[in-house]
Amino acid sequence: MKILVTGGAGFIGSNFVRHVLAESDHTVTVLDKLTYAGNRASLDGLPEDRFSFVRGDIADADLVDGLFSAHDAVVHFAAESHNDNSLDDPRPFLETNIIGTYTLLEAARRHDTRFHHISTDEVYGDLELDDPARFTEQTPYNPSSPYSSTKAGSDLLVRAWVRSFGVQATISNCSNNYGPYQHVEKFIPRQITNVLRGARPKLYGSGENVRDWIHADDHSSAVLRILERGRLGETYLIGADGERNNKDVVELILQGLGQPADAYDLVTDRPGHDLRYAIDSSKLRRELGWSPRFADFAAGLSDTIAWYRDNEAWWAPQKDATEARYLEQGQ
Ligand code: NAD
Ligand code: TDX
Repeated sequence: MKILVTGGAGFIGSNFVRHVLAESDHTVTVLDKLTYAGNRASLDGLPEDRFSFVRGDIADADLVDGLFSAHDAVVHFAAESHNDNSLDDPRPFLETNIIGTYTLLEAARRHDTRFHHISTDEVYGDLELDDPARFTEQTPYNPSSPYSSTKAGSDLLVRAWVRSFGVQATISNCSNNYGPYQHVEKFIPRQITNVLRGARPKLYGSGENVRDWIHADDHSSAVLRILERGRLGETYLIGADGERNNKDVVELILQGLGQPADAYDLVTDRPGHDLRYAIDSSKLRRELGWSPRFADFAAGLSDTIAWYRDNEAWWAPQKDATEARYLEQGQ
């Protein structure tokens, strides 16, 4: 297949591109606007005969139309992806996550293109800490933030385009990803790079909020499996049974970098901060035979710490501006 990957210069998109080129015979074109979150260097060194890059906006209908006519399938990662930014200025989230997705769906309809939409478990809202339940494909949508509500809106657009226009689409909702090449605004890279710079990790609120961590490599393998073998019109939840509270994660990072486990600061909580996410991925495992490779979060985190230690040139250009923005927000 010739696959068009939107948002392929971002954290998970670039991981997926590397995965596809290593594990299949498909060719890849990336369409990416290179916002503050996109980094062309995350795609350095890929084979030129199977990979090309186009800088552009997914909301540019003419550009998108030409690209869809030249590809067999589209995997749609491009998004404004950071909750804290969405609380500061929601507009880019509406433009990219809603209008951008709509623009792609219209092109998929015109060209009858296989379309896979990447989404998040945050569309389901949050769970109590002691709730035995986890999210399933049947959980009602209940998003909390401008980010998650625009992701929920984009999922619903995909479902409507499947039902009303017969678009050949699938959707996946994944839990929190970690691994190399993640922007330093996000929780794990922020804390690792803080410690590497001699600053203290910053925990929002009490640090008791729980996230369900999955290595980005496992997200990529699941997406490729769904693209190749998923049933059209279906939604698949992706998760690796990786629930941890934020305090535990910070303690592991401090330990991994040889610091005392309590060398962190508690800072102002995120408004509307979701308490807990937890994914039941049994449909994906049962129907498509997928399983995660990174069963051990502590080992995956340790590799990730080593990557940030060894790749300061990749993250240093964004670090000061990111921390200046957090300082303004009191975080
Ligand atoms: P990211 O912010 O690292 O990357 C987003 C990429 O999209 C960037 O390269 C950016 O330049 C590009 N982009 C943004 N607006 C664009 C536009 N209008 N046109 C073209 N390109 C544009 O995000 P990420 O963490 O890699 O997330 C990728 C996708 O996965 C998103 O859809 C996100 O909602 C979803 N997701 C993320 C996580 C997570 O833990 N990070 C978990 C589940 C789902
Ligand atoms: O400095 C911090 N301190 C802190 O305690 C930051 C940046 C975050 N946090 C907390 C907030 C969350 O409970 O850590 C947790 C993770 O925060 P983020 O990395 O901002 O991720 P989250 O809001 O959970 O959303 C992520 O997972 C789902 C991605 O950013 C989304 O794109 C994805 O949809």
